[in-house]
Amino acid sequence: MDLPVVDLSRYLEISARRGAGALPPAAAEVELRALCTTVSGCLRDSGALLVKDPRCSVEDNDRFLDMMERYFGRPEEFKRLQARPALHYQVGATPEGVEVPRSLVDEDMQAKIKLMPEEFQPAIPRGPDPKWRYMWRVGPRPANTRFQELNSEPVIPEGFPEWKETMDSWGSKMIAAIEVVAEMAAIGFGLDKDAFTSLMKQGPHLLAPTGSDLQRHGSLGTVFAGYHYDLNFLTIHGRSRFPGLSIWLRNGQKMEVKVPVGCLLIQTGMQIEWLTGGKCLAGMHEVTVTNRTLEAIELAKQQNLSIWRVSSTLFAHIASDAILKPLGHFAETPVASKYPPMCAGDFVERELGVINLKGRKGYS
Ligand SMILES: O=C(O)CCC(=O)C(=O)O
Ligand SMILES: [Fe+2]
Repeated sequence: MDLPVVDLSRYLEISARRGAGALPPAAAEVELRALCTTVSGCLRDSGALLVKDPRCSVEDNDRFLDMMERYFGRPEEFKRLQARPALHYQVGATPEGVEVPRSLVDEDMQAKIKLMPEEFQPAIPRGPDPKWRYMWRVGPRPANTRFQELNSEPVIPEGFPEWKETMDSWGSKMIAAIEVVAEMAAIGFGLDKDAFTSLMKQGPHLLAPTGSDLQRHGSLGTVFAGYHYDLNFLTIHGRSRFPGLSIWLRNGQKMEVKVPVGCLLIQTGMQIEWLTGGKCLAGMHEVTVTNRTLEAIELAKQQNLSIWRVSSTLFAHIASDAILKPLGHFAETPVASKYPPMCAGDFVERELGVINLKGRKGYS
């Protein structure tokens, strides 16, 4: 089974015509509803969705990946200059061996893993993830908030004059894609169109690409990101040049994700689970070296290309001061009481406490 690809162009076109006051013909309206139902249904059943957004081109993705490959390929001493451990790595570089996957520390999760059929069990991480990461905030921040971030200036590595523009432009394009998906999902779930997007305004969105050195950690089965869920609202990734991401569907099946060229991958995080009263669960996933990763490594070596695996992960968040609670009819789900109202910022801090990274805002 492959995930369906939803082309966002039609939704954008129909919305633009509506915005211009030209009401679409009934057929277009029916088509739009069907697309929205595909989006919400896929997020509910798979915790993931592939989309094509005409505003996010292959060239944009490549420009970003090229720059990040060049960055992660620099020596460790250089990259450590961009690490801010005193700021809990909330901006700049996070060296490999720092991030801890939830499955390593969460005993409930470990117990659940043991109950899974063997063929679908995730790889058991033995320690922290061997991947680097870079944290870059995207979009406007609130002037007044109960969750003032530490006084953290963005970090720009020396020798990368194109850094800010590349990060901001790719980051804001991916947020624009997420906003459309969030609107479509809201419509598909029978909520107001802006039920999610109104809560995302001024959220602490983070462009947080990972970098994994396949030269040193390229053997079959190596775990780059141990089994976990993301604590944010929705996560979006551009296509990585090296596969390796597996997701767990709602029915418990494990599936290796194939992202076609030009597509973006969306995953559900814990905040959408909260807002939908558990209708849409946070998608579990892991990143490991698989046979397909090995094939891509071989090909890259033959062509003398970088063998750093870069992900263009962006964590889209609900605004820290907004309240997380099951929205509209989701307040009536049988398990809605598992999701009591709480500030998104408090929720993020609580989650970070569990995984020992309190103070760090973007960890997933
Ligand atoms: O490296 C990736 O492809 C994604 C890693 C991941 O799941 C995360 O950063 O939360
Ligand atoms: Fe993740």
